[in-house]
Amino acid sequence: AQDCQVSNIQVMQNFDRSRYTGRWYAVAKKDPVGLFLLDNVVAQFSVDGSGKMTATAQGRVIILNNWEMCANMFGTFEDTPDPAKFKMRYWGAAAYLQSGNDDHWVIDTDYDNYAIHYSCREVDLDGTCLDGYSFIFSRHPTGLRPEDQKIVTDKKKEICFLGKYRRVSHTGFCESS
Ligand code: DAO
Repeated sequence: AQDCQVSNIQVMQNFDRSRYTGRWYAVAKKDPVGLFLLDNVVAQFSVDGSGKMTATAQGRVIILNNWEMCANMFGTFEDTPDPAKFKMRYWGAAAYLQSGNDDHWVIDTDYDNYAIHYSCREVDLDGTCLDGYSFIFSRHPTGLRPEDQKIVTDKKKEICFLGKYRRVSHTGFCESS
């Protein structure tokens, strides 16, 4: 059942933030308008002493039209009544990097292999998403396991982003800079 209404999108049931902690490799991404993180995207989630979720992320970006660099980003997450839906405030280690406040929803995860993230930045008048982005994360830098691919494809369809993803490559760019 997918009517593409943002308000009807199903998220992870009983999301457990502590099992979500640690390193996740972005293996695919649906870009928003004015994309920022290009590839080599790795996110590291943590839960602090008071139970709040935080994250750091790295990724290759191009700033000022032509300058390629590895961006170091930070995010803090505000809880909402749904345990899988957060508000994420994010900013960069350098002032010229992007910052903002986005929805951050966990659509599905098995915690050990794959995760599907979703963020709609702008909801259209008809209730569908006009501008959004999504990361497919894997615990494995090599990509998704074959047995997780169908689950991920089904979820891409449910969030109405099927066919809008590109592969995110990992070339080691952010390990050397
Ligand atoms: O890459 O086009 C884009 C949008 C992504 C913006 C968010 C980047 C910063 C995330 C930091 C915390 C990690 C999940």
